[in-house]
Amino acid sequence: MSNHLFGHFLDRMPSRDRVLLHTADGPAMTYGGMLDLSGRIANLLLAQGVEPGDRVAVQTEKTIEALMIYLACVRAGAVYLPLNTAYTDHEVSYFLGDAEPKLVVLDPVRVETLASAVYETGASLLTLGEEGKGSLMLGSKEQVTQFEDVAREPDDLAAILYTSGTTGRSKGAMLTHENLASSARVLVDYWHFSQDDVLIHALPIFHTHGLFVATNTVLMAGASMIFLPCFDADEVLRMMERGTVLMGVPTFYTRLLQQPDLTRQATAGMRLFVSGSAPLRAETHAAFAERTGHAILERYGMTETNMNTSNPYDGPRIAGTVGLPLPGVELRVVDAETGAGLPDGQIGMIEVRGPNVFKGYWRMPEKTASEFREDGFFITGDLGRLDERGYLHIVGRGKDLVISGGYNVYPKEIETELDQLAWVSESAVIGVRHPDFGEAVVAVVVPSAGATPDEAATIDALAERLARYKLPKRVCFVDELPRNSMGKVQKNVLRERFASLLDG
Ligand code: MCA
Ligand code: AMP
Repeated sequence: MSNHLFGHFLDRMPSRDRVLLHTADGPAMTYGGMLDLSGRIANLLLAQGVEPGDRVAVQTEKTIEALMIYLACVRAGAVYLPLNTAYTDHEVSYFLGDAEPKLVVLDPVRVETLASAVYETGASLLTLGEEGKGSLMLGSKEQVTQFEDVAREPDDLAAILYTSGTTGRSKGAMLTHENLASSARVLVDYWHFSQDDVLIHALPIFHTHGLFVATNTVLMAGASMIFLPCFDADEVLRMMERGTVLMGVPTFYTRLLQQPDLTRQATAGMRLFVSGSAPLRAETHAAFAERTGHAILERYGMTETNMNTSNPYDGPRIAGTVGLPLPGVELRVVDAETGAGLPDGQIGMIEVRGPNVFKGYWRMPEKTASEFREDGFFITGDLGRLDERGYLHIVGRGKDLVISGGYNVYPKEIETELDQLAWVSESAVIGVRHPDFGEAVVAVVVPSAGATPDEAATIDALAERLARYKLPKRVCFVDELPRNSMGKVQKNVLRERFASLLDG
């Protein structure tokens, strides 16, 4: 038996001397180098007592070494658990307590405040900082490069990615080797990836988009990538001279459009621009096509399901739609209450089934059961309709969720924190149109009796506990929240009232 996911990569791997990773300055790591370093780190994991199925939690900056930890985990049969670098100590402590990792890798700057939370879970701790500083790389230098990949079945776990929930408590989505392998296999084909491709990689590597959609597709194709630490429109535009594909969230494209140098000539060597994680406005699609001659290819996915649909590579890429179900993915639109199928054109709940769909939420069997239908379809929480060509239009969300610059923020989580503040009587958190992030978080707060409303103090208080991208861009104080006859807060009324608050 082989290691299911890594075996796929090995089967398609070009020669050892082919470059896998470039930085902005030039070639940085070959496929052989990747095998050697991920082999050393995999040996170190074993030396640290990591056994197949053990979780390895990682919160570090985006570096080549950090990416190698992911591959080392796959090879060692461990379950990789990446954490957004923006998460506060409070948030990280929850994930560690819930996932009970065997090993935690942290940026050295986080050790002072997080070490006790790590040791409380009984995990060991390694560090990885800038330029490979820290105990992870010191330890891996003492290991050999040879590593016999641990056998893993298609159904074994490869990763757990936390996603927040409408109840406010984050859930760990369990992704198997085959979930990741099947999705990458399909995307290589569907998006025509080859060994000649050079992906401009400017996404973070702690979420599905940057980690799996981008990296696994490159590895599955034997292609290469220019690995940038973060998105910088200037730098990404410069890299288009050397790249062939860009994957990004809509904010990447609105920011690129602000670059006067974004022209047909500047993008002439590029063959594909992919957008996902949040809705791409039809105006952005049109403006990009006008300036560059490229039709951005929009696709739709979720942490729980990897990629579900995509506009075609060869056929029409229709703005405002997320395209057709990917090969192997079954998709239907149903009545959200009854689960009964709806005719094309009608709006309903989007449900999916296929090898891409996750195994369930970590240690939450009831939650898992409630999000699947009896016939195995996963209830996405997204509302949509299929048109006469079979293209899916996402028209809204059945879940209370804000997507800001491609990051998901669940209002419930922010409201829970707000409601604990002494000067807050009650709160409602909504998403409001934002010129840069598409949508951004706004809090509407009823102050406690006698309290003096203070916007800055409210945001500062939340900042101690919540990642900065989740913080409300504005806090609006009101006398009361609008409610319907059942007493439920009417967020649609608030969304309308504050619709232009962030237009700038
Ligand atoms: C940064 N800030 C944000 C966001 N990003 N606020 C709201 N929403 C955001 N997305 C805040 C920072 O906290 C900071 O505030 C200020 O904005 C500037 O921060 P900076 O770091 O300079 O921002 P940036 O580097 O320009 O980042 C913007 C970004 C980034 C490039 C759009 O957010 C990004 O890389 N987003 C991609 C997210 C992603 O990968 N999503 C995929 C999820 P302050 O000054 O107060 O600190 S996977 C997924 O959704 C599914 C599976 C799918 O379909 O792909
Ligand atoms: P996440 O929990 O980060 O995996 O986010 C998944 C959610 O992002 C989906 O359920 C959708 O609501 C949203 N999403 C992803 N891609 C798109 C897209 N192309 N258009 C609209 N929404 C999207």
